[in-house]
Amino acid sequence: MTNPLYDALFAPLKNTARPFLTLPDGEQISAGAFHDMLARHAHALEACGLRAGDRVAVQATKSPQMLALYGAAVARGIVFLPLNTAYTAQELEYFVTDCAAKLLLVDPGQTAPLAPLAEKLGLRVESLGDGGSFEALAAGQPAEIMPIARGDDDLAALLYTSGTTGRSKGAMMSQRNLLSNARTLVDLWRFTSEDVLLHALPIFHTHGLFVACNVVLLARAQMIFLPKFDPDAVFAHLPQATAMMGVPTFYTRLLADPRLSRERAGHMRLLISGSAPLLAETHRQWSARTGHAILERYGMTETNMLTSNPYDGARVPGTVGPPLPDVELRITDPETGAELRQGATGMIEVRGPNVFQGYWQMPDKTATDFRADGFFITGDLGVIDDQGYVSIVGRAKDLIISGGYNVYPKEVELILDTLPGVRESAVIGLPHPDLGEAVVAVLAVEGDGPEIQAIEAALAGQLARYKQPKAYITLRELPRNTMGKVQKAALRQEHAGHFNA
Ligand code: MLC
Ligand code: AMP
Repeated sequence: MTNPLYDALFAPLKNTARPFLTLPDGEQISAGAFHDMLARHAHALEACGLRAGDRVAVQATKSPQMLALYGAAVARGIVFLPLNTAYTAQELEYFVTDCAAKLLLVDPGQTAPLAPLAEKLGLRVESLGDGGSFEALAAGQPAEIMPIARGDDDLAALLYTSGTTGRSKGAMMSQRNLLSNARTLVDLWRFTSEDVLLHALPIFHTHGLFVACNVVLLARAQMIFLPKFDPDAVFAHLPQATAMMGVPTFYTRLLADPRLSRERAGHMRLLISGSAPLLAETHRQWSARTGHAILERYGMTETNMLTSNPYDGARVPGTVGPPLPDVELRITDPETGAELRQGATGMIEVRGPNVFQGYWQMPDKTATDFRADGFFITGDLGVIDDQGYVSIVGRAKDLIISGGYNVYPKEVELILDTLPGVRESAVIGLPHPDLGEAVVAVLAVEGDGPEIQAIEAALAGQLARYKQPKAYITLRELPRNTMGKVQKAALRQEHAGHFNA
């Protein structure tokens, strides 16, 4: 009986004394102890009535228990659905309703406010992590586990991504999608059991969970598992680490810190950046300060990783490198879908074992995002140079990436447009020294316009904090082209220097 993802990532942890996780206070969890935790969590999932194919949603603080729950779900064929801790109750309700989750795990102390939702949806809510009700249930379970048989195409996880319509979609990830990508990355990035990854990313998104944790698990390596990105903790643990993965904001924040030096970072084997564009200038400054060329790669929730600068060979600033060995990547005319010649700019389309199975219960949306020959239309605009390196030059999708988190303007505009005093809104991303891009709302208002504080208060209950605008610009009218379409490009250009002061 096989369960490919469990067998490759988690089974090797069993009964081994090697260290696996190091926590901020220096406490170590061995691979064997972690596997025991995984097994107990798997039995607790069963005890809550979950069976293969059911969905377990998790909105909880990053912890070893949450990672063990991921492994437990994989072992039992239960679909793992991690959620950003920044999501509001309203956003959370959408996700658990949409996928008909059977169990929701939250932090201790968070279960009571969710009782009405649990009642309404027939959803069981338990708490995860130290002192949690789910841990109490797990503690009494055996540390032995019988993984259930799974095939390559069986679902392992569901990750929600927002969309241009404002409605989030659940990207269905199969066992093969996750395992094929992890294998490719371990190989390409040369991860081995000697590696210690400094892990400061959240584990509710592709980058921190599937790229970072799956690679470490497959390579039988170790992680320093930090609750969040904090430069003090990063500098404290850097001497023990061989590798780090981060969003560009990690690298710009570390650069801004006088502690960053060749002595502190020079021993690192590999520093990887992704999820948002790394400025060529940041790349160059890192090289000058530490002697390290950051390795930039490109991916998406729907596809896992797609391209990577090489381990050996030139890591070219401003590019995301060639496609991964098992990924087919082509550039097409965004209108017709016709493939363009090398050197032309167009839509990035991809195909490979890493590309997802479609959007949860959205067959029409899935159909429009794939070509007939199976290529997925990423919505990113790119170009391939004569060395085969891909550069991302823009986005055909109206999307802002702030500190590595995606914000779809439509979702914010739909709420802004309902507020008193706002005639209409255009939400744009403007260059920001810390976040790369920051969310800005341009409002067409009447008279003196509404109080910005009232707008902020109205958004607070409805949207995750990182989606809320960092600045507001009020105008009489939004600029439109002759077709009547709001000219966001003109707004972005006019206000490009907003955060420079
Ligand atoms: C936090 N805030 C943000 C924000 N993160 N606002 C906009 N964008 C963000 N990314 C808010 C906080 O709520 C807070 O609000 C204020 O901004 C300042 O917070 P902070 O203390 O400076 O933020 P911090 O906790 O340090 O977080 C910043 C960060 C974090 C960059 C470390 O956002 C982060 O870890 N980002 C990683 C995202 C990620 O993992 N992406 C991968 C997606 S997968 P206030 O005003 O209340 O104080 C993917 C595929 C791929 O894209 O290719 O990898
Ligand atoms: P997400 O939906 O959160 O997975 O975000 C995926 C998007 O992040 C991609 O479609 C790209 O637009 C962007 N992205 C990821 N990595 C990079 C990168 N290295 N450079 C530029 N954009 C990136």
